[in-house]
Amino acid sequence: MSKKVLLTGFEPFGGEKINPSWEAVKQLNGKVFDDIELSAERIPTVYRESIDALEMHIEKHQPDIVICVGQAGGRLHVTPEKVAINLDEARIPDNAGNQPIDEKISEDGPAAYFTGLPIKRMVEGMKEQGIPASVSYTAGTFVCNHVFYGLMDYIHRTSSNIRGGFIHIPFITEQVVDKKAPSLSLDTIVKGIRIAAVGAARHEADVHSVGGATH
Ligand code: PCA
Repeated sequence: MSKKVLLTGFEPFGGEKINPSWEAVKQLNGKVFDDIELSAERIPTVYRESIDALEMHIEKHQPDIVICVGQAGGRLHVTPEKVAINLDEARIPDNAGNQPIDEKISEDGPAAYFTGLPIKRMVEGMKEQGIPASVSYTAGTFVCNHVFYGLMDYIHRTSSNIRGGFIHIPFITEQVVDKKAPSLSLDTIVKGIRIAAVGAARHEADVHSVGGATH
């Protein structure tokens, strides 16, 4: 049976001219790999509005899988996230000037949701193809965690069969010419997201392999 994967990327934020998450997922828009169809949408880097936009795109595309992608400048790897937490806490304002302090995303929602995607398998798939990848156990408290929590809460509230998750990516090389920060090429990131998305569509169950982080 064919499967539809909806990918989302964000608007640039924090003074950057581009957001590599959108630059990467837009290259995968409309691509088909065997029976897996990928589409991509851009969402605002704004608390609340981002979740409203995501829900609208889910209703339009009716996907089997949703993978939101965001920039995590400073990271070394392509990092599928394990957990979304019920907390908005912004070190910098979002693109509409919102800067929440210690606010819940959902008043009556659980403290956290785990991803519905086989993230260890996605990481192994990427590493086999030469992409630096690892599982992350924190998506932060800015708009990316907010959207990831909103996605998992939507799936939960609507008792949907959609499987959802989030991938953070590093800066791309062009963004770091004037910074001392790690980066990957856009091509490497596109390939990593493609491998992760196709792997998530093909496999529901995760692999049972050693993981975790000591800090
Ligand atoms: N990264 C931010 C929000 C948008 C993005 O691409 C984050 O990690 O929260």
